Amino acid sequence: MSEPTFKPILYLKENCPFCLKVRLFVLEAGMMSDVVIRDFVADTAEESAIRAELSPHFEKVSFPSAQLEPGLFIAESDDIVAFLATKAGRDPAGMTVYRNYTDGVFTMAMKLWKENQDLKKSASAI
Ligand SMILES: N[C@@H](CCC(=O)N[C@@H](CS)C(=O)NCC(=O)O)C(=O)O
Repeated sequence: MSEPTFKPILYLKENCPFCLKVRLFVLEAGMMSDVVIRDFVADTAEESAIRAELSPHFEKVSFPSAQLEPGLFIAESDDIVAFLATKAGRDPAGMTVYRNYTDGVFTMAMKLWKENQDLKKSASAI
């Protein structure tokens, strides 16, 4: 039986680009009071506690993670946004700040990360 007072719990790591995607969606959709945000900084006792809390629910813990409904754990930023968007009746494609981030800085960061990986790979093969 689902609890009527349950709010989705979002586990967000500071400075994580995928977590910022979820955070921007929540802010722009005006959903801050509809979710519980568990923020943490990398390499802190809080991170260890959150990892211990999440590890029974995932093969590998990653961030963002969320408990969207009681017992329903998800760890994929796009799936978390899609769930929250449906709940709020919002279309992320029509949200200016969210779209600016995902199509701009986020896409560029992913491209640079991949280029960096490829460069490291070819450098180590020399
Ligand atoms: N495809 C995932 C990627 C998430 C991801 O790679 N997150 C990084 C943090 S920026 C992570 O969890 N790394 C492993 C870790 O922190 O243990 C998503 O979109 O949610």
